[in-house]
Amino acid sequence: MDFYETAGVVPIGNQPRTHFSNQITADLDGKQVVVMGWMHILRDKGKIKFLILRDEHGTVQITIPQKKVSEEVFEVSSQLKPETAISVTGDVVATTQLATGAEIIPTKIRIINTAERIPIDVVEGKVDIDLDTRLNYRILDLRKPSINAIFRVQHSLVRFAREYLENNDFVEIHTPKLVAEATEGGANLFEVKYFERKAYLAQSPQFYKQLMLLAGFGRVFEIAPVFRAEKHNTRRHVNEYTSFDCEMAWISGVEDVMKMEEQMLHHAFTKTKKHAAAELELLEVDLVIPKLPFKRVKYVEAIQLVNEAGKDLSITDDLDPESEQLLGEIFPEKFGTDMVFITHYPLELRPAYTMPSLTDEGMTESFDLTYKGMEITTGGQRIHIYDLLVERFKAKGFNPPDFSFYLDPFKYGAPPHGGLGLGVERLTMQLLGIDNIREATLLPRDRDRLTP
Ligand code: AMO
Repeated sequence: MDFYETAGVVPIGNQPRTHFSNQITADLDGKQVVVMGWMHILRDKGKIKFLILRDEHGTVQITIPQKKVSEEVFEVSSQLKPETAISVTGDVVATTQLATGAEIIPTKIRIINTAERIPIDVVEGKVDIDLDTRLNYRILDLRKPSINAIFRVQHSLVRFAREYLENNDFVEIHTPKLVAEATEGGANLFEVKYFERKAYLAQSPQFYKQLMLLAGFGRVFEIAPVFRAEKHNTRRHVNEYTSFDCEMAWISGVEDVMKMEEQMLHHAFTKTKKHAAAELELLEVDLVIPKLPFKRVKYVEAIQLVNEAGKDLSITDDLDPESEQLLGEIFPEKFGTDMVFITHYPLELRPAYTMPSLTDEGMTESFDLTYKGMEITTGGQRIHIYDLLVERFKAKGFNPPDFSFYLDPFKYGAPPHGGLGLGVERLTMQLLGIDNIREATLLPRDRDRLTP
């Protein structure tokens, strides 16, 4: 207690919070409420002050007329600096002056914790600060309602995608992130010292999610961090991202995986539009739910389309970001949608575990899902036949014995299976029309950034 007193603040005391800011409506007229949050804005008009309190659900106006409140309340309100943590007890008064229909006239204002002068603004519409500075102060930056809303939308997308999977017999798994071998090729692997040996940070749960199907789980998913040592800073890459991985057994082909993904996303979009309506409105995003089924286009055709638009790509060239962006313009014009599966990628462009196509020679039973001109998912059918898998590993230049922990279980009746990896930050950025992936990453890790 002494400590609190010397710091000039009081502990919360015995009056618990009764309402969030967005619950203060005209219906509560005359009721006593307790709200808690931060001092967002204080407009001092002399004999009357308007205090805007911000909490996790928005803001509420506390109106402080000198004539109607105690001397102590009026005095405390004068001391409030931006971002001071406060608790306000007061009476709700209905008013037509405010869009929310109600304000609070305080009977008590407690300073729960003081705030130093903040280095960046958290009030909407104030001067824009460059992203790097904002990320340096990310914890404060996230207090800004429109920044906070990005991650509430992200939460909603993940929540309802997970809901879909749980309703469809998928089991959530947790696989190691310290691994012995690369799953997606060696180019962007982080190496770590693992006692006397070398280990790597997982680029993907790829091998383990497949192995869990061989372990008898029919369908699995994992939502977890993965690591990519991307050497260059780009607007679409971070070095640690959240990978939303699914894998399903007993499929009849890659089409089963695409069907699952389109239904999962359709469910997540539809529910997010409803449950995150306030956040979407704040962010001025009109969430268009792509129609089912999503359009499918073969890789060969996608290459043709970008070439017709002036590029000069061959069939074994990867679609570079510029081509993806071009397709982002072409697809809506040609097919009336910005959510398109590109299928049947060439063998050269896909990892060793990808099932070669039986219908399209030299191609694979794989896909990418592109959304508004950016790849958000990679997926496909996997090889479940041991001899073919070993052959493909050799063809890619790997030494099969190094991968025996992965390859050997395929000798014992592996089921046909397939799955996908969806980048949570990419999905969020594309859905919200955000230009830089760092904005859709809670605490981004890039070439230059390891804190906060
Ligand atoms: P891939 O390597 O294509 O496939 O990654 C899958 C998805 O992850 C996202 N992504 C990234 N997001 C942010 N920063 C990065 N550096 C980054 N790299 C990739 C993208 C991409 O579509 N094992 C396969 C998936 C599978 O087949 O199941 C894989 O990891 O959204």
